[in-house]
Amino acid sequence: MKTSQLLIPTLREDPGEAETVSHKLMLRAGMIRKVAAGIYTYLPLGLRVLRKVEQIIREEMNSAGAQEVLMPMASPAELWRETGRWDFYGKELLRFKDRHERDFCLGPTHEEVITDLFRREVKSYRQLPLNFYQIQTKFRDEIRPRFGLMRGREFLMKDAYSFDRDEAGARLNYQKMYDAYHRIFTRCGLTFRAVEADTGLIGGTSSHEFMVLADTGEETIVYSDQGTFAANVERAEVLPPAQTEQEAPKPLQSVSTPNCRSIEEVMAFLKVPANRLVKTLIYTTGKETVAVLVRGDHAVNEIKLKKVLGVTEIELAGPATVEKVTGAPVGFAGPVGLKGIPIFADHAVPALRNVVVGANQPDTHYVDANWERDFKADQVLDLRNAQAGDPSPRRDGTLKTTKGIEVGHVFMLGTKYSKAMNATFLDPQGKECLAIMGCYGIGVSRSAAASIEQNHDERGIIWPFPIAPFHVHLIPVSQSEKTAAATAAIYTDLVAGGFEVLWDDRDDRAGVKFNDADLIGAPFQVVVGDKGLAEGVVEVKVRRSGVKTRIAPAELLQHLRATVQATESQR
Ligand code: 9G3
Repeated sequence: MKTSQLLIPTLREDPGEAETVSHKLMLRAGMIRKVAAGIYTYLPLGLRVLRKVEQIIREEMNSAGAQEVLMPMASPAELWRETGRWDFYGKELLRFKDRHERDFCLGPTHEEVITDLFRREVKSYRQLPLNFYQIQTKFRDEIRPRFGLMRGREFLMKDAYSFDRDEAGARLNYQKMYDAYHRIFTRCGLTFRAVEADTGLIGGTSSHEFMVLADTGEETIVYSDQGTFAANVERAEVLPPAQTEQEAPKPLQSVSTPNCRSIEEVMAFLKVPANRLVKTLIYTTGKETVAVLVRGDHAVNEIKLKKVLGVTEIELAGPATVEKVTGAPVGFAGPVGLKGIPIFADHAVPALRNVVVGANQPDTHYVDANWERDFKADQVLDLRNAQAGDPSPRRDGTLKTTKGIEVGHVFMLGTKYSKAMNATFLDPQGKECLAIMGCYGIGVSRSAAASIEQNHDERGIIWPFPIAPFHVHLIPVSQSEKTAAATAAIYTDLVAGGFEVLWDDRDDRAGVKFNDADLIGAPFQVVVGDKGLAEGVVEVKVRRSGVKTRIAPAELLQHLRATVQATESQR
């Protein structure tokens, strides 16, 4: 393909709106353009990358025994009412009415639609197991769409749904998808890790996320330094402390702490480390107000808290509520004498001795407060985030943390949807049984963005070969007949040899072409010019290493093939 035949509007400057590397580079390389917040057009280069990722997914899904379907983007409200999700989801579900005033939404996911298909069309255990997948545009009306394709409102997802007659079958399907995801992300050239994940609001029994490891990732992963344990911090279990502190309890004292509201301010003023403090956080669920106690250097895990309280929404209480329940302004809440609301303590708290807590009076804290003697909780549970240095919950070493981008998620759903929608089949005895379901998602557009987060330098994108928009960027740098003829011959030769070649046929300076080639990130650049041709060579540059090799045009195809083989087999 010649660049003159493609719209590739590269940008020299960083676009101001972009916060992350992948967003910046996709805009700068002319791959995407914004249409509205979180909504993008894929230009030819961007679309080529998406199609490559899709193709890898299709091959692996098909070979894992899944069958491709395509469900509609518009979903009728009736199906969503059956599972209760029409009312459960708020504004994130984009709703509209048709001309007959009937309610619809733009599909944010397709559990309801596929379960409806199943219950209408599948009758017998003989038709099971089944696994359906589609690659389709989803819409989720995020409050804050950002990072380009990473958190768009409209995005491309591969979603799959399996139906089995029993748990063992469902587990097998889950494992097949898990294995297929490993192959897919490996083939895409991504460095990733599968981690245990929270099943979240969707319900179900077990789940794993596939995380692309990148410092810019929004997710925190904890993993054991010696064993195999790895989990999203949202989900990672924390063991209770091995032992209680041995210090003898000292008498409780009230101390003046003027304007010391934050943990840092109290630490500085009283000259104590964070782990000598107990934080008292006041949360509201809309219906109920509760106090949560965690050690000063620990963070409340709101997902664990939501589960304990059996709610889907929770937030820190505002100043008015805090004053009402504690009698003090924000920053001075504490468990001593706190009455009228349930108190939940993380299980690290009872093991502490002689701690600092808020005194429920303005500008006052208690020091040397002690569990049971001075304060208690209604429940003691695992309520905090795991953090680096904690023992692994599998007792296989110490936890470390890293950042990741979620590109895939596999769930065991059980019968949550089949029960709600009465999706049954007849077993060999003629009995009606609920189908056991699993669902499996891959963020297709997000995977492309995640690849850039992992594969770039200060000059631009460095595509892994299997998902590059083009394999070779062919760059003539002289305007002569001789160079034009040699370039055309190389183009024909490489294309015939199976390479996808982007031929920069613009009448531009070499420097401009080199900059664009580095920005666009094809794995190989081939530079053709009069000077080299006079010596019988062209120059091949490997984008990733920057290594340049002079090679005779007749040997170019073989050289590229060998280099691809060598680099691909390293992975
Ligand atoms: C909604 C809205 C947002 C949502 C959902 C529903 C996330 C929702 C979870 C999933 C789970 C799986 C199929 C492929 C694998 C993942 N955000 N989820 O269900 F109505 Cl507005 O989508 N779906």
